[in-house]
Amino acid sequence: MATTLSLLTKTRKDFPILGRNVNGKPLAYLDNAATSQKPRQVIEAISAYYENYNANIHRGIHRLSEEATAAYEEAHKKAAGLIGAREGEIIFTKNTTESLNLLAYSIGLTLRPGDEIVLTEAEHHSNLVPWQQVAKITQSQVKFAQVNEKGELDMEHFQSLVTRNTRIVAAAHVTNAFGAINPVKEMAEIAHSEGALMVVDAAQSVPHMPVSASQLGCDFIAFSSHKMLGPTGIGVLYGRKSELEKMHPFLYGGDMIKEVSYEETKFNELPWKFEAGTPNISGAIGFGAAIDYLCKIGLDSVQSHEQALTRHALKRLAEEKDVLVYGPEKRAGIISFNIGNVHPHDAAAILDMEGIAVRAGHHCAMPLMKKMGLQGTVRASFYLYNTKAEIGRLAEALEKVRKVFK
Ligand code: C6P
Repeated sequence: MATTLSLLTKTRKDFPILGRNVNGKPLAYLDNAATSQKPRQVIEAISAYYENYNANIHRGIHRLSEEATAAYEEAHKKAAGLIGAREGEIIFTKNTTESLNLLAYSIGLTLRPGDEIVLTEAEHHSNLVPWQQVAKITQSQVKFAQVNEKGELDMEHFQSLVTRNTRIVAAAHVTNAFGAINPVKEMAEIAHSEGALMVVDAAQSVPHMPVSASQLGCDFIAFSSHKMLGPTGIGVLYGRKSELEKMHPFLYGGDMIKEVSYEETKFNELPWKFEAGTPNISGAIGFGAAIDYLCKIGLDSVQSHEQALTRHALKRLAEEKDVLVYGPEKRAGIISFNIGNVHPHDAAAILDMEGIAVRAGHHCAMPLMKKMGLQGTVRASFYLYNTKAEIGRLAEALEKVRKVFK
């Protein structure tokens, strides 16, 4: 494990921002579940596009447009390679939220009264609100599979909710508030046995572990570039080709068409049918560079590095007085906790004074926090460039938090 740790912490030199100070202290960036930092390779790929071949795609018959088109399409291939998808199965969106909304608008609006959508109680608002609103419009019903006090899904309850009425099951692969890992492969099998579609919100898994669309066996996977070393404003919706072919576009306009008359429109082939208008070209190119970077390191190495850090952090936090850690034993690199009765925002503000960036609050999972009886938590989340020394600094700073509020 020491080898993995040293291999990955060596990557720190690629991240210019990690060299800065915050409040006079070296930055310890432990807010990776919110967004990750970007390596020089990604920043340079974006600059290279604007400096050398900035042009619109799929339109111009000129050299710059051809180069931009090739790079944009190559980014789709890289994203497909990352999760073992086929050509045409990768749609670029703005982010995970837009990917899930695309599904809600396209498939969700075909639901009828009596149809059911099954979610879990631990969903991020992005995988809850779109379905809740679609259910209101279509008079279908949303059901929530229970999680226990550690944030782990109750599979028996989940199974009891999935019936012949279920049309869609949607769940996070890794939950962002507590880091629980859902058995999405088994969930997909249960969904399919009742004829329902399986949607996986992989915003917190694809950046941190090997994910294979075929091994998960689900129909749709959503994730964001900005959480995996890439730029903001670009995300992915993977869809099983046979399902995407049946679906209606979500946005209409340029580039998503094959032929238009005043009366009729023939839609473009996959994936362009779902990518209306000028897309985020520089974002896609930067995202492609981020995927190259992650693949060179290997997502299995990223995962074992984060697991080592998480084990270390859990042990270290257990030694701290008054620190209550939430979430299951088996978890991703996300640790939610509170310090006595200190408000999470106050704790995060003191950590910031020490140069430590964490997230505090409800983590866009308000119903889950309410169910757990929490006003919020402090959340530390790790990535490939984090070190044990940063975890040591977090633990020491928590001691200060405790003393300030004693
Ligand atoms: N969670 C967090 O701090 P976007 O914002 O569209 O890229 O991702 C939305 C999203 C969807 N699902 C899960 C499981 C997520 O964690 C997130 C983003 C961030 O936890 C920002 S709220």
